[in-house]
Amino acid sequence: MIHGAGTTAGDLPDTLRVRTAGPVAVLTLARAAKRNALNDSTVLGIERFFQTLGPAVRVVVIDADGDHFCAGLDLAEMTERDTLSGVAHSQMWHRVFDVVENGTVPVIAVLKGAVVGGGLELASAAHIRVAETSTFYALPEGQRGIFVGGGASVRVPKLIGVSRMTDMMLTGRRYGAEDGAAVGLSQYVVPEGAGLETALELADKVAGVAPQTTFAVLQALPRIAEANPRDGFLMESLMAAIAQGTDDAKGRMRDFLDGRAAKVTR
Ligand code: 1HE
Repeated sequence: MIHGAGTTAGDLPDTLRVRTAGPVAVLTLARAAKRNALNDSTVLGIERFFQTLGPAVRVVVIDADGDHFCAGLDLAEMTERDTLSGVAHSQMWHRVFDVVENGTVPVIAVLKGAVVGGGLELASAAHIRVAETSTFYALPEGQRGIFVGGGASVRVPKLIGVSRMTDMMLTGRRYGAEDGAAVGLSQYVVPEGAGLETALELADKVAGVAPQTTFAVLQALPRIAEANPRDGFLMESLMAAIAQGTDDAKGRMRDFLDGRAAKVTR
């Protein structure tokens, strides 16, 4: 059950579960018997969850039941689609994962076991990934005679580059937790079973970030990083001025100058 947010458990399919702890909502993929494979109702449930988050929620953590984060697209639902309905299905995933990535709150994914195919597409729409040591990443689409359709060709190269994704698709290469972190698939590697606790600790920190800074990081930073430098520098200046002009920022800077705010520590 979700508290302080708009979504109720009744709005969600039974393959998803939600609980809140203060400003943090935890969305759990709850289909362990099928390794959390994403059927359409689960994907649409993820969209509904994000679209109806209440204002009290400042951070979302996505975790999963069982030993695997997500086995990707539910292959049982991959019936013969004609070309246009195949495009529409892929675009539905794009729409949903866009809401995850470009919504109002930072998203932290807790990874373990299989993070494959559409599972990696969901994980790469999150802003921070915490991988338990059992995590492995793969794009088995290459071996199934299909292509990624849930945004991987846009998001995964941003994390690891086109050449590594090409290798994953063509050779079936898998990355483990440690080598995955080394190439950029996760920012953290933690011991088995420690993923959620770590994510909640990170979420506490994220929830304490000023709204104008969160907005800048989620909305401005990705655009600036993709802009030509000339436009990027201007966008950065505008965003910096907007953020520093807020009463919140002025208060935080005054707190530091008056010795009330934490110093940066080694
Ligand atoms: C599934 C799926 C699935 C498991 N769709 N049912 N994804 C893949 O190609 C990955 C396919 N899955 C696997 O390689 C393995 O299942 C795992 C490595 C993830 C886990 O292995 P394991 O030994 O723990 O489980 P299992 O015995 O293989 O699977 C348990 C059950 O989950 C079994 O069903 P059951 O009724 O026989 O018990 C499996 O059939 C079921 N299951 N994965 C449906 N993916 C928008 S485009 C995105 C394109 C893609 O994501 S393609 C990649 C699809």
